[in-house]
Amino acid sequence: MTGHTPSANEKAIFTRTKGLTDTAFTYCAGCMHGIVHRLVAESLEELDVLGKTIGIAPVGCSVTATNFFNCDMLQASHGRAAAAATGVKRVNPDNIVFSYQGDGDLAAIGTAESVHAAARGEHITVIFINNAIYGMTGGQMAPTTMPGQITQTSPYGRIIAQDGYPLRVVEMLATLDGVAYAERVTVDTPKNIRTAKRAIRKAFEYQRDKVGYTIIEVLCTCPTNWGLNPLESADWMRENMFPYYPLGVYRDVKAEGYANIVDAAAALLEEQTAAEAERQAAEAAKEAAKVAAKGGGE
Ligand SMILES: Cc1ncc(C[n+]2csc(CCOP(=O)(O)OP(=O)(O)O)c2C)c(N)n1
Ligand code: SF4
Ligand SMILES: [Mg+2]
Repeated sequence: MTGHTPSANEKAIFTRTKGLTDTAFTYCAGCMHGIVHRLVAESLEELDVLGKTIGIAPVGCSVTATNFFNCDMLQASHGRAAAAATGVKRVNPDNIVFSYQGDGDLAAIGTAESVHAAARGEHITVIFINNAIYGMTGGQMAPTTMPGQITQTSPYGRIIAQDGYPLRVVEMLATLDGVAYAERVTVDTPKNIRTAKRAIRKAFEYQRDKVGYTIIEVLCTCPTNWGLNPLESADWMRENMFPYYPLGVYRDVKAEGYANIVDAAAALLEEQTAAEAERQAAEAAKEAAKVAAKGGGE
């Protein structure tokens, strides 16, 4: 590893994580992919799982993630990362497997793979980079593009009546029984970066402990395709994306008191079965009362 080695009277207060290779990032200035890479890499290093981790890179700007993460990496075709991660995890159940996917990759061409991997409760961790645009291909509209947002394919702004509403991915996936942990974070300030780091690390801990499928959505900027400088981009994200995509935890089965998705799903079914029995009993009582009233009037 390159860099300055502290002498006896110097103290290192920050070192590059072993989870990243020495290769310099090729992302644009102000792009948040690099910050998220570091958080993923630091989490894997802290959990001491770098030697048994397999990352799945998507097609998108982070197609180059294979150069940066210091663990085994695999390249999946556009949208197929969750399916590739499923296969890798199923043959190596004790390894840590994550996919790292953009919004075009996960929420457009890869929607089916993503939804079904979550529904099956695959023991993988998905790092979902939502920058509201197709970055790599030059800034086309994505399913997560904001209403009114100008892109190369929505020059008059995203028109809801024509293009539909943006997808709220973690909210949608959090409704599925297979999901153990779903949180939306961002990395625009030191405080938010710390929250994002905690979330990413926790997702890997849940995977290690076989709790269930985990997904962390990270709201990110794409200054290049948004046509803004890095600071303006962060402001634009806070103003436009935060209200539509609220930060926070959408599902955490352990915080809800369950050991894993199996226990959580069983408890939900029990609750729903009891509620249905109550509904049927109330309906039967109503019917009986109706019959009795009819009988009384004759
Ligand atoms: C099957 C297939 N369809 C389309 C493409 C073109 N393509 C490459 S990257 C991309 C979108 C990337 O956007 P996103 O996933 O949001 O990642 P970002 O670059 O924004 O990080 C598309 C459509 C492709 N490579 N393969
Ligand atoms: S095009 Fe956008 S997402 Fe891609 S590296 Fe540049 S800023 Fe990042
Ligand atoms: Mg994108």
